[in-house]
Amino acid sequence: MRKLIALVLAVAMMLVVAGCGGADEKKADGDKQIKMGFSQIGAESEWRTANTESVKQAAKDAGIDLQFSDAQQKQENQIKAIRSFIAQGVDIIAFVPIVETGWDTVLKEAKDAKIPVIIVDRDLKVEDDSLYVAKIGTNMETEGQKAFEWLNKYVTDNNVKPHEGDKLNLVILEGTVGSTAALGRTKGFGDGLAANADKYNVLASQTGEFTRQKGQEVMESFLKSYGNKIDILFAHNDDMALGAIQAIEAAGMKPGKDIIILSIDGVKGIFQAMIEGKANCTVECNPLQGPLLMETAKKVLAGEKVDKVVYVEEGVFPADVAEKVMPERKY
Ligand code: GYE
Repeated sequence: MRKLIALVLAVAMMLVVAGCGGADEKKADGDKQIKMGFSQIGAESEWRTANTESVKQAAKDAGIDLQFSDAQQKQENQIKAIRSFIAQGVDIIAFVPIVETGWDTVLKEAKDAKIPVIIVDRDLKVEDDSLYVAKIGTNMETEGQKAFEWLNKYVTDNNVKPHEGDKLNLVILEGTVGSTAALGRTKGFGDGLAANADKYNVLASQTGEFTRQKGQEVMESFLKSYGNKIDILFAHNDDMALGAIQAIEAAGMKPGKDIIILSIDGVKGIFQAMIEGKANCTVECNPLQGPLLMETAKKVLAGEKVDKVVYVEEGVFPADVAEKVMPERKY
């Protein structure tokens, strides 16, 4: 009897082992779940939260196992995360470069480990473009240009006059120093300013690190230095504009009226502010990049050719359309 039980057990074990082997073989055939390591920069803005949610949801929908890592605004944490993804042997790595430079070494390590890398949202500069397979994001320089075009048309159409002197005085809240989002928007908007130097004067331009808190603090200091002189605020993102709105109100001025406010992203918070008459325009920057990322990752791993750079489409929303558009906003 005991022998019989032992035999049954042995056969059962063999079946289990064979079963496992079978599953493994199937995995090796390409049916195994894709494992993606994703390094996000943090949670500095409403935009970033939407971007993170989009990536997580799209991974779920695509059946991809997402290893998500939050770098808390530090490039060194991103580099550590990428190294740990390499050590884990993930199938593919995706990340949002917080700044443009400083990635060559770690991306070379990924390449040596034969792990493809996809760049998301912000751009980077590396000596060798083969260090990544694709970039998915938005054109930040175009966003800056669109912001300037809207402003220039608005002040012309409404015959906006400076509070003081003969030029319109601007203050600028810049994004994270060294990030594509700040560099591109500075360039796009700055080209417009340079071509219209007879009309505009930049009083001050300083980073507000893409956060509401810092936007508010820096705007407070701008108001202390320049007070009523400020005609226009351009913020590299909506969150900093929202922080600045609080500072302007606290100083007893009317945001959106005493100071024209324009920013980039198109998050719900700024739509609400526009409906309340406290902001004047937002240029859209689309954070919903998850589905395209997952689709691209699958293609890359299946050996299909993908576009090296894909920019997602974006619009411009002045305050007068805010109420109508708000219900359709997805982030
Ligand atoms: O505009 C800002 C965020 O990189 C485009 O980063 C992104 C920017 C976005 O924190 O809100």
